[in-house]
Order: sequence, then C-alpha cells, then structure tokens
Amino acid sequence: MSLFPSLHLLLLIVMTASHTETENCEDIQNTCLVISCDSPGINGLPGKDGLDGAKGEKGEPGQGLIGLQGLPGMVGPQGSPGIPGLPGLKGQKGDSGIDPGNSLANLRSELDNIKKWLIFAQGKQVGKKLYLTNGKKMSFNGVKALCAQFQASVATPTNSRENQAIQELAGTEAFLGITDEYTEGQFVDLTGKRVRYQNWNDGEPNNADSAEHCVEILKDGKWNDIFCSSQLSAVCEFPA
Ligand code: MMA
Ligand code: CA
Repeated sequence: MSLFPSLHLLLLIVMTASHTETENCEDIQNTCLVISCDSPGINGLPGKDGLDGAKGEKGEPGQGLIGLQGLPGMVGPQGSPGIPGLPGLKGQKGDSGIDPGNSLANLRSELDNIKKWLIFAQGKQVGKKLYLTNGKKMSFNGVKALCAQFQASVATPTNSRENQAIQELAGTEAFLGITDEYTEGQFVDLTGKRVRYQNWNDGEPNNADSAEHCVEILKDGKWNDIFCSSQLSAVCEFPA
C-alpha cells in the first residue's frame, strides 16, 4: 500500500501531461494539417531576399593619376576625288583667219558707226568737234572733272557754228571752257590760250561782285561771266 499513493500520483501526472499536450496539438492542427503532433518537423527553406537597403553616402574622390594622351593615329586612306569644277568663262572671239589684215579696218568702221549713232541720238558735231551733254547741272569744277573722265574738255566754241551747236544742245545755261581766273579780264581756254572768238551779252563781262571768273552761254547763245560755283548744265567737247 505504500507504493499506491506514489503510483497513483505518477498516473495523474502522466494523464495531466498527456491531456495538456493533446489540447496544444489540436490548436496547431487548426492551422497546419501536415504537422505531426508527435515529433518536431525539419527546418523550412530560407525565405526570399529582403528589399534593398537605403543608398549609402558618396565616397571620397579617387587618388589615381590621369594617364598621358596617346600618340596620334595613323593617316587615313586617301579620299575619293571631288566633283569637277564649273566650266570657265568663254574666251574672246579670235581673228577670222581669212583676212587678219582687215581686223583693224573692221574695228575702225565699227567705231565710226557708234559715233554716228551717238550723234544721231543726242550729240552735235561741228567739223572735228563733237559736243555731248548728260543734262546735269554742276559747278565749273564738276564739269571739268566729268569731261576729263572721258578724255574730253569743257565745250569751248571757237566760231558761231560751234557756239550755236552748244547753245542748241544745252537748251539752257551751260558752262564754257573759258575763264579769267588767272588774270582778271583776260579770258583763256583750258589750255591757257587767249580766246579770239567771243560772243558777250550787252554789258558783259562785268565781273559782278568782283568774283565772276567763269563763262556761261545763255539760252540765246550770248555769253555772261558768272561765278564758277554756279550750278549750270555740263557740256563736253570730244574730238570727232
Ligand atoms: C545779272 C548780271 C550778270 C551777272 C548775273 C549774276 C542776270 O544777270 O549782272 O552780269 O553775272 O546777274 O547772277
Ligand atoms: Ca556777269
């Protein structure tokens, strides 16, 4: 009888433990049907990788030296030729070859024709003199410079026919190539020669204001001494 209480106690402990374990196992079986209640299961496989961590701080600059520049590469292959250039300008016409001795005569004849056209269009020819005007008004120096550009002189009549040709061509007041700018009262042409033919208006030359050293031909062909700075029509004289 001395053992009974001990055995009874032992049985009680075992039953209690068994009962408790059965209850715990039933709880787990509600969520996991596979797990055996008898012994611990083996470890599962590792989980998936976690998310990336936060970006780290920028590192210090590197300490290495910059390398030397490399040698130039080899010369490349020759390129293809460019497109051909544009044709040059047309050359001057050569001699006919038939009669080269005539070329000068032909030129002379062409020049004569051109002079005739010029006179026909707007010029006045008297003997060996050809008068031309551009119809522009300018000072005496302006007329001199204009005529000089064409190896011509300022119109200088040496007789009444020439005087009339200039008068008709100009149609208005125009400078003549005559002045007394070197010696007052002594009228000379632009070569410095004293003029023999003169066609002064009544009372002229009067050297008004003691400053009239140029000569104008008036609309009626008469002459008047006038200021060289006046603006008058330009008439040039060409050798015809
Ligand atoms: C008058 C007469 C001329 C003089 C001019 C100047 C219109 O003519 O005195 O002799 O040259 O004036 O403008
Ligand atoms: Ca005058």
